[in-house]
Amino acid sequence: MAQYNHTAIESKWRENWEKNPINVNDGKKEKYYCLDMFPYPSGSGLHVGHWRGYVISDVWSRYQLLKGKYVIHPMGWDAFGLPAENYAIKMGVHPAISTESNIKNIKRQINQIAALYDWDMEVNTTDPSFYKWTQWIFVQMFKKGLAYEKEFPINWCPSCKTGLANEEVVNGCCERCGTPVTKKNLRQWMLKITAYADRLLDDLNKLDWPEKVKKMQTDWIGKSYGAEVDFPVKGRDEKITVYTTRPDTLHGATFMVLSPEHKLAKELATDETREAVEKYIFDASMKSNVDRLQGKEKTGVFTGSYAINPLNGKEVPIWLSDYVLADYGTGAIMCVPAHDDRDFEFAKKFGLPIIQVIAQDGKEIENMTEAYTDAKGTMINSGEWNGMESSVLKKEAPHIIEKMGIGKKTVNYKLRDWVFSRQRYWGEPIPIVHCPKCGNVPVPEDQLPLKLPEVESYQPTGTGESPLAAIDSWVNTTCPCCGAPAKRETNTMPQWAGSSWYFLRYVDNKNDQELVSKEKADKYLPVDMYIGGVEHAVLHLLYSRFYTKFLYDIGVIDFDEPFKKLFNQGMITGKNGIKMSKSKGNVVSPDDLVRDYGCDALRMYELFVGPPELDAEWDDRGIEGVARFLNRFYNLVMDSKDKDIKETKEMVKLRHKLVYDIETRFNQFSLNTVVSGFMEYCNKLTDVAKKEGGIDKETLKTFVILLAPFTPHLGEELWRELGGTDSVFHATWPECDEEAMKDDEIEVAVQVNGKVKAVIMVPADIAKEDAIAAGKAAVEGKITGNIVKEIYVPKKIVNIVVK
Ligand code: ANZ
Ligand code: ZN
Repeated sequence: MAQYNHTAIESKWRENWEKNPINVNDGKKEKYYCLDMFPYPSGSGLHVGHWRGYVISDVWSRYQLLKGKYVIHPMGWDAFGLPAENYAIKMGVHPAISTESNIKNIKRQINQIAALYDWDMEVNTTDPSFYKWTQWIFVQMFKKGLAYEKEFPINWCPSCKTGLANEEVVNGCCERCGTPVTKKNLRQWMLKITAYADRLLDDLNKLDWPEKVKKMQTDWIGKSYGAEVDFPVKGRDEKITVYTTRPDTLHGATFMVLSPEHKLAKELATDETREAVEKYIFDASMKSNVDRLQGKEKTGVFTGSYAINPLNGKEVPIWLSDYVLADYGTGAIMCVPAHDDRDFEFAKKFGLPIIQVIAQDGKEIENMTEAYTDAKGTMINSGEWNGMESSVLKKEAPHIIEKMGIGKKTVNYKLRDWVFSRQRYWGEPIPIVHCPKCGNVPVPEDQLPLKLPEVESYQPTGTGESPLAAIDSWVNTTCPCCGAPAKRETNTMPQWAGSSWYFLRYVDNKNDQELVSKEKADKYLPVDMYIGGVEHAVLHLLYSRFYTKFLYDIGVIDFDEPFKKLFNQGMITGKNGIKMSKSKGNVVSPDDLVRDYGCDALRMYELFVGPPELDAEWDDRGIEGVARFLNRFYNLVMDSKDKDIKETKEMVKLRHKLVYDIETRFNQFSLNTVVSGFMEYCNKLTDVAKKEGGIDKETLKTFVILLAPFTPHLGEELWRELGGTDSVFHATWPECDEEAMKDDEIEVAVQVNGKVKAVIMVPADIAKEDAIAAGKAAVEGKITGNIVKEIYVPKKIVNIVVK
């Protein structure tokens, strides 16, 4: 028996591909851009979990290559950010140096995967020739009024000592370190992503993305339709405007709640309530967002003032509570406890009236124990609106309110502008100069990149100033506009700045005149398939859509969505589903597995562990099964290749079925069942080979082509053994002939009075009479009595009923 020596085979073909590249752009082929989410070059390197996404994208890329495309499959480094900076603080190594050595190491590890990466296209977000364009985009946004400065209370991580974007706050905690986030009043640079809210929402329809991710973005943008209604304050000139999505329930508004930050909160207090109100406002300001959001019990305080329900003139008490957010809608709400959970809970706690205005199953509920939040039905207790259907009224109420002059129709979004400045060192400097005369002036484009200066101390100051502020020689400059002494902006950009547009740069990474040339952008962009984890659904995947739309608007590119198709791979976990990490000590390194079983076996096993979109638990032992299969297949080919076996009908049928099954599963992205399919067919062919002395070349070659994207080295080796003179990746992807695949003989059971007496083989398309005749012949002699009925269930059963 031949011996499958993975080490020799793999190193041989790697060398060969190095000399004779297989993915060549001849300018005629159709392009296919298959992109990985580029990694952060951390110091700990790659484990088997990291391999999974890269293997998935490589298998997909090689499949496209075999379909005759020129595949753009680049790789690069998302290298600004806190870990490198924290390492610098701890070890005293400049982040640029540790980043460079990490990149070197990870690149070596990535090369173990044998992916098709085109390293000529490599990008690194911390390279000045790259971040020149990150800064250039910022300047263009500034010129269009989309980058602006604002002082307001932002999310602040006390541990990372920097401001955060809303998207970086998860359940009230810092996305990176898990510390509860507080508020800090700071001068910020903001990007007006809200100006793109509608397009970001509407264009989701164009995308072939997982529904789950589209829903997360939809919810994050959070567009809602409703009305703003003005409630006059009793005894004062002022009005309080509330935002409601349910103006149809206006008759049920029995009280009103303002956020403690509302501008009238203090003023509405009376002599009796002032002390309690001020204490409540102070306490709320000390609470972290987590406490406010997750606080189990509703808290609140009565202001002592009343507002007038503008529809029916009834007085409603005005309360303060921190369940009303300051920065959503108008920061004030009308409360309809009968139909809203939070309002119901609040009303119960503070003994406020509850008036049902929508009948449930045609009835008014006697003792409400919970809010009727489904809120569909006939209006009750609603004056002139009684008897209307709530679903109809919900749509009409905004117009009615507008006509009455008590409010207006509105649309609201949850999406907020993007807090874009960080008070840290290791990021792109924001290219703005503050001039006492001219105001904010962008650094002229011919002076970009504005390079990050060397500093002695990377330590975040915690004061809200970045470490750059301490370098006088850098801070002090002259105004590009009037030449007067001026100061540089010292904040840096967030981690997400470079990754919002890097995919555009790969195809023209050496261009120092343009971000990307029109010609190359038209030819190679956008991305056809994007592969990466789901954790960036409302961060990177939203930001890059925003950047792409902006660059489309200013004419840099001709498309307004970056990623046509998205695939989110599941995570590989350690035992019991625990995330692999150094600190948990459950990291499995690919090195030993590659040495013992080969790169091909590990690639295949990465896919075999489970459906690629789901998390999967790693078990080292599983790779042995895959290695055994590769061995078996290797032997099948090596035993048959010189025997000149003539194809039999059975071989031809198996060959077409194989093509059909593999291709179908491939297109459903069911890569684990593609692998099990290979195993099944290898077994079937091995059985046939035992009968026939071997397998014909055409069938073996077909199998090898299908297998090659998964196990490129073995694929190449066996292709050449079967007589291939050029690379297997230049072969033609096989096509399946559905006719040839059909079973021509089928099994039919013959029953007498419902009991199986025989099984016969008949042509698949046999006529009823012939099937019955064949069935009767098979059970001749087993029949006693008279035949009263003959039944043929096509392709399954002949039943003969006797008496
Ligand atoms: C009356 C009402 C009756 C409401 C009812 C809901 C149900 P979305 O869909 O998220 O936009 N709301 C408005 N501003 C708020 C704020 N700053 N903080 C907390 N809650 C606020 O939800 C809008 C609804 O959330 C609004 O409609 C308002 O309560 C509340 F049966 O008004 B509703
Ligand atoms: Zn100036």
